[in-house]
Amino acid sequence: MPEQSISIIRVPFGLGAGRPGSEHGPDSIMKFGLAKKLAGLGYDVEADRSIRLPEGVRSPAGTKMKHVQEVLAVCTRLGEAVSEAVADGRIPLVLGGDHSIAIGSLAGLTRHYGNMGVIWVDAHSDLNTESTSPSGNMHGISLAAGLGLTHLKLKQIAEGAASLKAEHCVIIGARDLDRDEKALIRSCGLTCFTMHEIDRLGIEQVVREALRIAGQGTDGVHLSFDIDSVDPIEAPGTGTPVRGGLSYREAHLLLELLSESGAVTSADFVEVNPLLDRNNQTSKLAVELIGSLFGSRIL
Ligand code: HAR
Ligand code: MN
Ligand code: MN
Ligand code: MN
Repeated sequence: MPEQSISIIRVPFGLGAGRPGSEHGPDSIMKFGLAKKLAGLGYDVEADRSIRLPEGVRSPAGTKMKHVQEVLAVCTRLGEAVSEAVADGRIPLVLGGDHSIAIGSLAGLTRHYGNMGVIWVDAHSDLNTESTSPSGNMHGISLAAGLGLTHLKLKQIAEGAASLKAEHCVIIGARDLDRDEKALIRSCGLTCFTMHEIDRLGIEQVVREALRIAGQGTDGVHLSFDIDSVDPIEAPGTGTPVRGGLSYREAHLLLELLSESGAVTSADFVEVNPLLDRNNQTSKLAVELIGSLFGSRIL
């Protein structure tokens, strides 16, 4: 069997968030040994890709949504890099950056996967649109963009990209939803396992259901993991922490179960903000969690 390959794609971009710092996420995660960890698990690791904002791109001031042009430019470059990794048979592992960059991942991926499932692990649902966003921050609309519900469309970003089907999208860990997002979740056909369902069913059953929804009848599964899904006690280094999140063990088990399934074909890890971290706890946790996704085990 040929060795599996991973392309780590760094995206040092934080303008989709309301506060600075997540642009330092990729370098911090790398600094704590991600490439070595993955190589130690037996992967061929390509780690030299970094997606930068092109010189001179600047959105006009005074618009409701902030930094739209910057998000578009970075996502276009990211979409190309992700698409290239898939075409070369490598698993794209995208390190954010704020969660707006998932729009670029989804654009690049859906060029290849015509019927992709998505598992979105997040304290939030990122289902605002340009009209419902309370903040104007682009990281709050990224899943809606993937579903084709925003003015911004994936096919503007990558030729041949297509919207996701809600029936194959699952959110896990939600606990801070805006009013319009709640209405959309009830009407659009995706599945949302909030912290309430995790408390009641347990994370194992939730992940099994999620794998069924995102994995059955699809040609790939993308994991978009927002570190703010984890409780701020474990992951304080993030821009919009919300108490009552996944425990350390639940987060690991979730990723171990995804790993065991063999279903995940690409992943984002986003919203690590080293400026808000305590003793680099959150960056180190991200390295561990990515390890669990790629097969690291206690014994
Ligand atoms: N729902 C809010 C908004 O749209 C907050 C989104 C917050 N942040 C994230 N996304 N980290 O997961 O602005
Ligand atoms: Mn998010
Ligand atoms: Mn979030
Ligand atoms: Mn189907």
